[in-house]
Amino acid sequence: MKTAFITGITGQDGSYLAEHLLDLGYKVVAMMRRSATPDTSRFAHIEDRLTICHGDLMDQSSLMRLMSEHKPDEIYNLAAQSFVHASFHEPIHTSEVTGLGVMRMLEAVRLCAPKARFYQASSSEMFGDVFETPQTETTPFHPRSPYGVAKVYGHWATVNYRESYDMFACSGILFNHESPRRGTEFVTRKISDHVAAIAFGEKNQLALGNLDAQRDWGFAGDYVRGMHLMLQHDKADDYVISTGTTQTVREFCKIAFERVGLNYEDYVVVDPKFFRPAEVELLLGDATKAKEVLGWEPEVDFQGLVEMMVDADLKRRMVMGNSPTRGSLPEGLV
Ligand code: NAP
Ligand code: F7E
Repeated sequence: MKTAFITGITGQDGSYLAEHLLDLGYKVVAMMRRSATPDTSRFAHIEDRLTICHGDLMDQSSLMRLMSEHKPDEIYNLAAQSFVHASFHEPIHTSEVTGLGVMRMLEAVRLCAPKARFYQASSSEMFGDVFETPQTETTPFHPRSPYGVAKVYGHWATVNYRESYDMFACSGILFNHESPRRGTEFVTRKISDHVAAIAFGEKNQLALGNLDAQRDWGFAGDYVRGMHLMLQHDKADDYVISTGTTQTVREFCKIAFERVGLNYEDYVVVDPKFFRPAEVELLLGDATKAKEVLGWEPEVDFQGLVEMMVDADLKRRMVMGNSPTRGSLPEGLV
């Protein structure tokens, strides 16, 4: 039985990846950091099948101890301060965790588990002010936030360890991926949660920032399959994972509100406090390499993703015994 080690198990991707690897028959060791208020809700349904351990990307010795103890076959480094907006307020912390944290992981692997295959969670935010559209593995980087800058550091650290020490280290350049388990600070889940709250009469308004930003949004469950496939190939390499379509925040709102029979224009207002000092206006990925070399394909399209997220937020309220007071429930939920 192969052992996989995941950092970032309390996050969105950690839970989907753990599910996928358990289904494939892996022993899954998952790292979380110490918290006064630990939140295990995203993986509670599989917790008894996981080996949970404690460590922190800020603490080199904890990473080395865990690599020596578990000697994993595959390591997925998903942990990060991942919220772009927050990275402008906490740039040093973001650099420490999202940037230097990758180097700490690479050193722990090099010194304590050098035969392991390593996956780094890189990001389309590295493209930032894009040089070309669509973006591929060879598009130059121009990050637009401390988060993007930190991810560029982590990406090149991963490439450098592959080239310097012959380590099997891959960088997955993943475009935005969402799900009902997405944090409510990210725009997609903020919208789906507000749509449900508005339908149930809990809220009357949704305040957003830049409605014209365009993103290539996919489903997290599809994207974690790509991570695993990268580590199964003969050769370590870098891959873009994306849907190849792009939509505005406004379009996301439109479909989300339509799902409950409402018009987004009646509820959405723009609040400049959600603008960023520098914005990434357009992302659109070309995942041809991952499709041809790894055989990866996404299964959920944009409309399906929006509806999945809105439905999940409606259901959360329905199980509490509440009923909607505005609009109408989608057919499948009535
Ligand atoms: P997420 O939900 O924000 O999860 C981040 C995880 O990192 C959480 O488990 C968090 O733990 C953990 N973490 C933060 N600081 C840590 C530290 N110092 N030590 C150990 N763990 C720490 O992010 P996600 O959406 O699942 O994304 C997974 C990874 O992919 C991230 O690296 C992200 O930057 C990257 N990425 C995401 C997307 C996307 O669209 N989702 C796209 C490209 C790349 P706590 O619960 O304790 O905070
Ligand atoms: O913003 C705009 C905002 O915060 C998307 C992370 O997973 O994907 C994510 O980063 C867009 C931006 O995600 C609001 O200005 C408008 O243009 O959902 P987001 P992100 O910044 O794209 C990448 C690939 C990652 O790697 C990151 O870890 O939506 N927007 N109004 C808003 N965004 C938020 N959060 N809130 C608003 O009210």
